[in-house]
Amino acid sequence: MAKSKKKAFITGVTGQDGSYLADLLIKKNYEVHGLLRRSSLVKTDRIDHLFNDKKIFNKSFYLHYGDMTDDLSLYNLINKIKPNEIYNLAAQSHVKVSFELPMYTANADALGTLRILEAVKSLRLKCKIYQASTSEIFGNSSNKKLNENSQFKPVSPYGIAKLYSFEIIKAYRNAYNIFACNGILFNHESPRRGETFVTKKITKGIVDYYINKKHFKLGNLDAFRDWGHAKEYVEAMWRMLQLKNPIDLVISTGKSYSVKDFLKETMKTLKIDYYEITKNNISSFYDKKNNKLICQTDKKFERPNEVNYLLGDSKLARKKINWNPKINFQKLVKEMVEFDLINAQKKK
Ligand code: NAP
Ligand code: G4F
Repeated sequence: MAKSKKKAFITGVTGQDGSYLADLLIKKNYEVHGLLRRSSLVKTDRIDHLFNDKKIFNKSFYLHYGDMTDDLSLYNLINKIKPNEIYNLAAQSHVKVSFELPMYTANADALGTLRILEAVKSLRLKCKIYQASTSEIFGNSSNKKLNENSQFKPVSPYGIAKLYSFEIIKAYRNAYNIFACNGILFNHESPRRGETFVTKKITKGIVDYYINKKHFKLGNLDAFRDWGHAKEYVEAMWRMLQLKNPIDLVISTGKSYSVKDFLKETMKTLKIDYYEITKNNISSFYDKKNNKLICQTDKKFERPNEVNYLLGDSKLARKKINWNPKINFQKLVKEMVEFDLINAQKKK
């Protein structure tokens, strides 16, 4: 008798990570169910290749309306799908926006996780749960490498909502013997990254300067992040759910660069020679060839509380799930720039 396919339920399937994870799981012969929230405009760009493939859509890939803030929709869907694995990736994921939408962020990012756990618990499902935790839960706890034992000191409504999720996952795992684990992922980017996150803002902005000679604005250039590639990070999520016992793991590259480093690397990739001037606390980057402004800082893009430095230590992930990222900072920037350049040239 043919073995039935494993079923996965992905919340946040239209996002950067959800879309790469859906690609990966379909390749691994899963039946993939994605949560789609209602919107007045269709926002399925990242999964359109699956949606438009007649061999895949409604055969191994399904979409269902629901929302992380709606208990019933989550309960009913989990009951209907009866997934073997749940990947809870849906979230209001923008740190600066979380200062403007703190209640909504708590509802979707903290209580949303509880809603999933409660559904699995009350349905008595034998199902594994992956929770998209984040390096934001460390906040400004240390300028050293952060691992699973580091202190949590989140400084944003987003980080605090995610810390609730981290703890509630652990509590349900211990209290009810549910296989639930936290992937504490450091920043990860890709051509599919949302346009309001800094890496995409930079690659798109520099490409726009390169083609149309338009300048753009950024906030704090001095923060450091440990940036990896989303495609490699979703592989780690899957590997975590293939373990016999649940465990929380830090997923990171072990290298940290500043926002300014990212900006400089992007200009280098496009061979733009620049010079920098700082006056009245505003940094401006000009093109050496024609003295045109490329990019300037603007306080408007700063946040009320900043996480200054993030650097992860993924030794435990290497040991437990044999996960080792291969795409370095320079390769990541190059891939994002090349993608944005092709898109911009198509629009010209
Ligand atoms: P993303 O691109 O912003 O995607 C977020 C997803 O969540 C989208 O599919 C979005 O739907 C969905 N969503 C938001 N609110 C929802 C709601 N109320 N109900 C249902 N769906 C909702 O984020 P990402 O970069 O892929 O990140 C995936 C997860 O990992 C998030 O939980 C994020 O917080 C976490 N994380 C990300 C990083 C990173 O560096 N990327 C690092 C650590 C942790 P729409 O498409 O409709 O907006
Ligand atoms: O790209 P960002 O908005 O990412 P941030 O805040 O680190 O959060 C991302 O990574 C977290 C993991 O650590 C995830 F949990 C979260 O969901 C998200 O994916 O900002 C990165 C840095 C910050 O220090 C910010 O202040 O870039 C700085 N920055 C400077 N100018 C800017 C800008 N950030 C944004 N979004 N826009 C700017 O113009």
